[in-house]
Amino acid sequence: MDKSRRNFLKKIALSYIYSDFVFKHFFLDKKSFLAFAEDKKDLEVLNDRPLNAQAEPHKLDQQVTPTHSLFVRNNGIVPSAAYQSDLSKWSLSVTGELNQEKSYTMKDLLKKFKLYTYQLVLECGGNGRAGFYPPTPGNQWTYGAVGCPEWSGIRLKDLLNDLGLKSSAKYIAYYGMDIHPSGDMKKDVISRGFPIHKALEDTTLVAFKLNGKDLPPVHGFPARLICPGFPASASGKWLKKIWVRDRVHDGAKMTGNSYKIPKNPVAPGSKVLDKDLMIIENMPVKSLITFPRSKSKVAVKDKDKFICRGFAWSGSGEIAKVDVSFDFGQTWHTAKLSQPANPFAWQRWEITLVLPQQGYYEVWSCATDMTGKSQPMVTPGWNPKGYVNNAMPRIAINVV
Ligand SMILES: Nc1nc2c(c(=O)[nH]1)N[C@H]1C(S)=C(S)[C@@H](COP(=O)(O)O)O[C@H]1N2
Ligand SMILES: [Mo]
Repeated sequence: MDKSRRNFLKKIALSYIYSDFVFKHFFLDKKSFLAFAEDKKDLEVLNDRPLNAQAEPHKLDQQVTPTHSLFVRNNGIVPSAAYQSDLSKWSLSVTGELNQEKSYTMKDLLKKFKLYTYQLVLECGGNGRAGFYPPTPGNQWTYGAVGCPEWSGIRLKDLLNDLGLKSSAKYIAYYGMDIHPSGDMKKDVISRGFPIHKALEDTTLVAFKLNGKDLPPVHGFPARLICPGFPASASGKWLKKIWVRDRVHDGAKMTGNSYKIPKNPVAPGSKVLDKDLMIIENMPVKSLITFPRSKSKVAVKDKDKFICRGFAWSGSGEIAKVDVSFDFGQTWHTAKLSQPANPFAWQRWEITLVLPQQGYYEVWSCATDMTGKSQPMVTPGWNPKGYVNNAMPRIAINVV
């Protein structure tokens, strides 16, 4: 049994021992907890209150990320399953800078609007946080707080156009049904948003399905926003309300230093005042090595046909190229790159390398996007909360 699985099972066992505690603070009902345990056994749990779990890179080797390998990032408690058996209790209200405000039932939404399915990257703004020095607080994500599953839903722009956007519409705000870790039902867990131009993109969705099935409880059943290219904190789960605002939203975790980076670069470890921070929008260009698994052994006879692959994506458009090095960046080799299935889908890269001799190698991958930006060799841009680390990923390989 590998370490992550053992770790996961340990957490599950502990959860049973403290079950009352867990069901009150982690999931509200036993059913969703058990459903989760069954589905997510592949993930490495970083925190279980609230629940945060990531996949190891080699578990992300499929073009369409399977649900059981998709990371989970909860700021609060998964809302009660009460409405899960009875969707008539759920509605989505859409208010604010619109010609008309309205509350939609699931039936209304499905009847009125066309359903689209896209492969869309979802990546936590804090993915890669473990690479910062001095360390920054929060979940110490390494590579796995990202995935590119298939999401199905309606276009947010169709919904907004149905109600008519006023010229004063500047920003979208979401409200979810999850519960604040303190248990205070009046507090919002997280209420963020994005500018109206992002809301009007074809791939910004109110999603109901993940990989062809109803959203699982942990991923936001019955509806969530998917705002690809932005930090995943913009993709509000357990959606109950959308508020179109005439200014930048100021909800929970939208103000202060959450999901923000310094306007001007700062030295590692600096204190930065809130007024000197800005909201993260497009996520940086990035890649992942999904095959082989780090620390794999390669037989000497296979050293001339060493296959390596992964994915590349960027919040600022398509990937232009991916280069791979096995000698600490002294020489680079350009990988084969596939077209994206649609905007904001990650792109497969693959390369066959000739490794010169027996011994130890570190393989790095470096993606460049259409804007000409590529990945730095070292962790860039230290920031107080450890966001947007897009340093090149690396794996270790032994030719034996
Ligand atoms: N309502 C709500 N939406 C939320 C969150 C949350 O805690 N509550 N977490 C956000 C963050 S920080 C991330 S990274 C993504 C994670 O989505 P996932 O758990 O489906 O991977 O959801 C976002 N949407
Ligand atoms: Mo996140």
